[in-house]
Amino acid sequence: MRFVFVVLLLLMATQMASADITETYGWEGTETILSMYPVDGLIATIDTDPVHGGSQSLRLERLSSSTPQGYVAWIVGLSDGDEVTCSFWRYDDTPGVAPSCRIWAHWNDDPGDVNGHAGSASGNTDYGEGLGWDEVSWTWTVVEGHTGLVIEARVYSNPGDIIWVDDMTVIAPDGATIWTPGNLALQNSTWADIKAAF
Ligand SMILES: [Ca+2]
Repeated sequence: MRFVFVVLLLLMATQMASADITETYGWEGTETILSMYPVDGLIATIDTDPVHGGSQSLRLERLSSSTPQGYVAWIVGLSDGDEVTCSFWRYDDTPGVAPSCRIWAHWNDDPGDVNGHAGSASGNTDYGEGLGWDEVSWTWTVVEGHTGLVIEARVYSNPGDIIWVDDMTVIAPDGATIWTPGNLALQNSTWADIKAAF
C-alpha cells in the first residue's frame, strides 16, 4: 500500500514538473502584433487572402532596409533551463528568393515593457521552400538569468516585401505568462473596463 502511494506521489510530481501552458492565436480578431523593431519598420494588417486557418491572417509588409521584426508573442516569468516553443504558419510563394519569413526571438528581461531588449536569442535560420504555406517552429532554452522572451516574425529582404503569418502556437512552462496580440488586447481592455468602473 505504501509503495502504491509513493508511486502515485512520484507520478504527480512528474506531471507537475512537466506541466506546460499553451496559447494559440490565428489573427481572427482585430489585433495584429504586440510591437515591432525598428519603429515603423513594417506595416502589420489583418488580411483575408491568403489564409491558413479560419478566415483571416497576419500580413506583414517590410518598409525598412534593416530587417523588420514583428513581435507576435511575449513570454514572461521564465528562469534558466525553461523551454519555450513557438510555431506558426508562414506564406511565401517565391522559392529561393525574397520575400521570405523567419521565426526569431530576443530576450526581454523587463516584464513591464514589451519593447525591452536584452540581446538576441537566435532562431530558425530556415527560410522555407517558398511554395505557399509552411509551418516553422523553434525551441528556446532560457540561459544566463533571462526572464522573458519576445518571438519575432521577420521579413526578408527588401522594402516592399510582403509575407503572411497564421495559426501560431506558443508552449511555455507552467508559471510563465504568454502574451499574444489577442490576449494582451483582452487584458488591456479588461484593465480599462476595471478603471472605468471606478
Ligand atoms: Ca487565421
